[in-house]
Amino acid sequence: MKTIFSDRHKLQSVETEFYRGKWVEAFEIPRRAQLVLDAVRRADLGPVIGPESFDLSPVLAVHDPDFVRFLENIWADWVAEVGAIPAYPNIWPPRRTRMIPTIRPGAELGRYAVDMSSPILEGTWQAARSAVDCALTGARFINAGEPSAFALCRPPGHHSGRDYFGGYCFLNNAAIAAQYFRDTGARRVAVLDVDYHHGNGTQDIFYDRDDVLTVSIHGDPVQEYPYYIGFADETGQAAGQGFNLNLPLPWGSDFSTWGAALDRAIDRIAAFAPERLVVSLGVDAFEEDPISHFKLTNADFVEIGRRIGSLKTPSLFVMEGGYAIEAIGTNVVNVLTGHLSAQT
Ligand code: FKS
Ligand code: ZN
Repeated sequence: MKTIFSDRHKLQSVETEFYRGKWVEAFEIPRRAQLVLDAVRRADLGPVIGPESFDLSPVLAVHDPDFVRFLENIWADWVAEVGAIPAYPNIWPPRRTRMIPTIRPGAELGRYAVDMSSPILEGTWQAARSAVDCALTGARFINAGEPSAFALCRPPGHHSGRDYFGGYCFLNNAAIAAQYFRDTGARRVAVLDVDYHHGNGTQDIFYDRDDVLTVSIHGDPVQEYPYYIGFADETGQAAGQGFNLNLPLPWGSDFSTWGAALDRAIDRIAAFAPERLVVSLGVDAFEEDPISHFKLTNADFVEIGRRIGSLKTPSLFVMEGGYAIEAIGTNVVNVLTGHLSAQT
């Protein structure tokens, strides 16, 4: 299996994040990607390849043009007004606000950000673009006949919606790849999100569509980020009714529960019969993850890969979360080798 990786992920790098009223050591750090890369190399998973450069059209097929323009320009606007320090929102539009155009960088930040976990830095746009390029390059390999590929994306993407960013995410790498599959001939595409957190951005992007099935297994939003979305009764709307499946699970869930949810997810995906599968691969459901509350073991991740492989659908794995630094590489490689073992 090929891994697609870009060094430019390092351009998104912060030491601290704002958590429960305090600045604490950041969880989403460049070392995460490096450790996954090291583990991929050690496991001899296959070649590691740099991404091709894509133009903005696959991004604009998923995200609002105003939002994309904002991400591209906000750093320069912020520096001109505030200086070269990380750009954080500190105001948000209240409900029933007329979303008239904004000019000042602070107003723009609050307009598009959903939280404070994703500061805009000098290299944010480049880093986010490089992650998209990794996902799209992986999609190309799949289109060329590979049964699977691993886009080692960073920053992650699944919390980024049509016109919003947050949760460490800027552009929705998995959704952009799924749409790219549609635009290059796949009639039906499924996105399976196994990250501990609900893939709210991906759900948002495809919510009214029946050509992209979105399925997410995650911490119950009653207890867990992103709190306001990710409930089981969100099943899609208009043509998309029945094409979004949320499988929220309570804190403390282990593989007896999680694996049963995975089986439901896989049954739904099999019934949909997609021509391509995108897996939002976070490994923060791991028992030792510092910000999560599921109880999956190293070995469970092998089984996850194996069961996904039973679908026999060309599959693009897109890196999302996972914060147990010492285990992130093992857990990711376990999913991928589990998947490979089911390919034969
Ligand atoms: C912990 C508080 C929660 C936001 C959590 C974001 C989770 C991000 C993720 C992604 F895959 F996007 F990276 N803060 N400090 O794991 O879902
Ligand atoms: Zn997560």
